Amino acid sequence: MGQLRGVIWDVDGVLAETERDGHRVAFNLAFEQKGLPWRWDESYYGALLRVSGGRERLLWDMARRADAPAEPGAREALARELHARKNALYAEIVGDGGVPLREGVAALMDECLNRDVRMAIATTTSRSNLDALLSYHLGATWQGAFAAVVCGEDVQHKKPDPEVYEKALRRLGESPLHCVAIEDSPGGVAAAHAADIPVVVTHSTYFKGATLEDAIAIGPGLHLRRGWRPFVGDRTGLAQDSRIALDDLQAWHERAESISQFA
Ligand code: XBP
Repeated sequence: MGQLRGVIWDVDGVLAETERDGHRVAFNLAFEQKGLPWRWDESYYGALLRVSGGRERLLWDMARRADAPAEPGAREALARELHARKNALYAEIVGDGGVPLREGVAALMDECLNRDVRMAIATTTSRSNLDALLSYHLGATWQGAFAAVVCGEDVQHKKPDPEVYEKALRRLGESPLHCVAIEDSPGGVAAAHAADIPVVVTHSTYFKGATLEDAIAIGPGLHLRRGWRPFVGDRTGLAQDSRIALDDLQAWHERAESISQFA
């Protein structure tokens, strides 16, 4: 694999805990505004996350509801309307500071920028949602920090399909083996893996218990060195209760390379 040249970020669950306190809340507000009695509680929303894409998630749920429109065209139209409304509400929640970045994310991004490790975003969320989140946290010029940004509108097939990662790689102009993807969900890990990109997993609220076999490292979040597999040593001089550094990503990347040579 060699030198680590690119870090490819997933968004929902990795940059921020957007799902429980952002998208889910916005979906429920959209239902309320439309006069629908539907509400997605935290636990049911966790089950719904098996479906990638907010509009697709709505359609999946409607297919199981007796009170949803029976006619496919009407159901599709309602899903589009609710999804657009949800995204506008999500932007308001995020724009009010309702969804903080996860700890350790901004520091690792700064390190990438300072050390010329190029960054990309590979998400199947809508571009407007990403823009709302990163404009709030990184400022209006956030796109300048990323060499490639691929969103839900840019792909035919959402995760776990590898298309979003393949596009990000093409735009980065890098080989997958010189990159690391940071993911939280089984679908995201499968997508990156299918694109041959080594994956680091940061557990998120909804996917804490998920079995994620294909990761080169897996841990509680970028904010903490304790609790990662493989173990994160003190090579960087950082204490166990401090954050994951770019050198840790590089070390996992090298370790995975040496293991794959003997596999
Ligand atoms: C996240 C998703 C999205 C978000 C909601 O995927 O599946 O559907 O939950 O966003 P990823 P939209 O892991 O690729 O970030 O409503 O815009 O789909």
